[in-house]
Amino acid sequence: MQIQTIATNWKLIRETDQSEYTCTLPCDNLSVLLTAGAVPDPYYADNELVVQWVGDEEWTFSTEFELDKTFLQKSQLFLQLDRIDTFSEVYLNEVKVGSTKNMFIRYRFDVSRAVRAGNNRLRIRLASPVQAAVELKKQLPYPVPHQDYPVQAQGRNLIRKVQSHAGWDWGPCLMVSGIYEQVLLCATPLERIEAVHHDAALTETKEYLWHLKVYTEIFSREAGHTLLRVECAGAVSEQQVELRPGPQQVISELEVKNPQLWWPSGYGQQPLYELRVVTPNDTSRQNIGFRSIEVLTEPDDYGIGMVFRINGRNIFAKGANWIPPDALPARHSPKHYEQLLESARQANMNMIRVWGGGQYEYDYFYDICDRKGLLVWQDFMFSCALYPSSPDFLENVRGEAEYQIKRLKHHPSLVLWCGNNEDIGALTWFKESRENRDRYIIDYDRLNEGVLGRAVRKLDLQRKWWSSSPSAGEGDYSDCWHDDSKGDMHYWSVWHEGKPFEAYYEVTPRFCSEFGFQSFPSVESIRNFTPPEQLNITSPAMEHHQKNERGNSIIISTISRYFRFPQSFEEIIYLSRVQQAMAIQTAVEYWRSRRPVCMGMLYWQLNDNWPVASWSSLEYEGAWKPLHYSAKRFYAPRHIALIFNTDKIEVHGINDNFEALSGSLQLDLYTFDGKLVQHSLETSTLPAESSSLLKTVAIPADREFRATHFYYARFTPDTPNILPLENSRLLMRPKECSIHPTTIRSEIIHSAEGIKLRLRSDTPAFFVVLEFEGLETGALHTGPPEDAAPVRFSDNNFTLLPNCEKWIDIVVDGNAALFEHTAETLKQTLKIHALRSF
Ligand code: BMA
Repeated sequence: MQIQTIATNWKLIRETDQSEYTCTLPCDNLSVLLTAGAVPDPYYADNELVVQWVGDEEWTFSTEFELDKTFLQKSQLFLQLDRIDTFSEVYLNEVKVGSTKNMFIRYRFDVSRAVRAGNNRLRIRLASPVQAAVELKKQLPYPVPHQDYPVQAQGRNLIRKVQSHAGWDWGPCLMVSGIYEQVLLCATPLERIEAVHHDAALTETKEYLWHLKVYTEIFSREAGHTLLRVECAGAVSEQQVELRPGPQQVISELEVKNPQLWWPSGYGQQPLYELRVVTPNDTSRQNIGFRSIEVLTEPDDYGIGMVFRINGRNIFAKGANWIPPDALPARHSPKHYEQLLESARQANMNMIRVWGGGQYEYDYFYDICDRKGLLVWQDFMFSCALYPSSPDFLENVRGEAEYQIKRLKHHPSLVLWCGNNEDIGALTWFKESRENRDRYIIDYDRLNEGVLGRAVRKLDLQRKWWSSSPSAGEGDYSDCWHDDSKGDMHYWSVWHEGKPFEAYYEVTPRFCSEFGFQSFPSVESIRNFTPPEQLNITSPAMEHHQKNERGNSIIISTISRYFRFPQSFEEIIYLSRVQQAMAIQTAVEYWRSRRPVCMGMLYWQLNDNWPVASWSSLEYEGAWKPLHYSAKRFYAPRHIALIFNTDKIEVHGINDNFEALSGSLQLDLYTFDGKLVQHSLETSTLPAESSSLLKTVAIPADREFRATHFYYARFTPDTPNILPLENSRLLMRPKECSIHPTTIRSEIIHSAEGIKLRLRSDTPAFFVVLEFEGLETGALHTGPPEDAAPVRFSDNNFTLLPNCEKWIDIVVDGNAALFEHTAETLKQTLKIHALRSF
């Protein structure tokens, strides 16, 4: 296949006044205008409102390119658009060659009638997505409502575009249009490969024979012959194929002997093997992994569990929900995705849920997950809405689902196809669907089981089809926000319903695919979008960067329930972040201690798509919030959890690994002035793949006792190269504890191994949070987040015991400039926060 990338000479034309802007693909219209200085930064203050007109208008991407005449001698000439958003008409030399209406489908248009040797002009005219949705809404025979957020484009559920482009409770409404992967002009003398997908089964366990059934979809314009060769891990299959005009599928079978198994992160390696399909005129290359996957959702004593079993072992899933990492698609890049997913891996996550209000991700997202061992729970892109079931809509979605399944199926990281996000719940959210439930359930079922479920069952024999998140299981439409007994749960009672953190102890989800607590972004990040005179959480700029209607009041009221009231802006920001970590840690530690009843959890949400107050653990610019540092500890494969419930602390030893760990368990009782009043040390073992109660300590009811003491636990493994596990526990809400004033002394040391920080405190210090402020290398950064290189610490948001030295590495990946700062400058910009007692 001859391929020419049409990347240069592009211009974007505004149809209303024919103004022109030069651009390079891939890009979106808003990013082009931003680069040209034609619109203000939509992420600053409330500029989002000022740029709304962009989504209301029509835009044309146009270019001219030269073509060699050898191209024209080929039997097939086609234009390939992998990701075009959304409604367009495509003209080559003023001949219309095709149109698009779904950003989740790859389009290949025959251009043989239009293309010519020498100069060619390609023009792609994009209709307004806002107007397209309004038009479709007018044609509906009855209302099909969706959830509304503060700035909202109407009718987003009627168009096949990233649903959160229309606004969300953490994201701006930016109804961009654009072309998000390179435009390709392709020529082949005969056949082309449309798709390659395969099923793999372990057929014989003595020699570990894997049977690969490879489906190659070929398209030819003419009759003829071709030779199809399929290779993987040394196994080869070759066959002559008789081509007929049009599409056809060829099946090849191979036996691969004894490949190494692919495991999720924390459980083993991620070896990948190339699956190569070659014809004389086209080649497909995919990296595949050998592993079995079962998702067990059988009835048991507690209801219906949800367990991901890989290579015959039950995996405890730990992770977070993923949203598109930028509201401006032009800023998506492999480098940025790599940074975010590496942060997930470093926080000991092994699963990411690609949430249904975003997008089927780029190939590079899944490649990174394959390499890092991050399992992918893949939603289909439907969220928080009812959807139409007109034949047109269903047919459009059928094409989308089949295309995406074939595109993504070879990734070993992909473990589940899920129909949507919260659309079962949505059946109860709107007056229309409450009053006419049957009508909307039928519509739901036509799309969900009728199109999506059917596509999965037809095309992916390996993977489970799960109708929705949350869902209690097939055909069950019950409330998975409050019933923890079946399937996956979204537990939102602490955030949205205002229950205390202890309410996490009232449920044991079988699998919790969403639970979350908001915080503000760092002061550095806030400065990026807020004018200096508005550094106040009720200022217009900061309220605009809070998209959950009650968000700021929930944060503030929770601070007042748990902490002494903050005295400065910085302290509000700090406490909001500490309490977010506390909330999620409470849930995770308890639910992990309930293994095997609970077998997984994904908090809401990993990342942000602009700088905003949200539930994320990573800031838009990539910096780790205190929650992310805590996640690194509470998601570690081995962990000591201190569960304090009413009158006792239970010490749970959690071990996801395949081997038991023996060591000694130390449990110390301290007073806040730093005196050790009780010490115990005993040998102990964390049994493999389980959670076990190691010890229970009764806590006196006496308020005075509880207000003046805390527990510290440490498990020191017998194996010298495994680091000790630590945890600590207050016995009352922090505001009720008489924590002593603390002075933390710090020293920064440059050495050959890197920059280190030494900390020491005279009295116990809690929620010690380190950050650099005002360093250009910090989160302070405007422009694409991939260029930001936030500083990380090897540990953060921890308890510092008195008179113990704590050494921290300052991690500067991709940020060599940090080394150039003297220890003195670093020290001046280092901020050390800890809980205050007055
Ligand atoms: C959920 C998600 C999102 C939303 C979040 C916070 O249930 O699925 O739609 O952003 O809660 O409200």
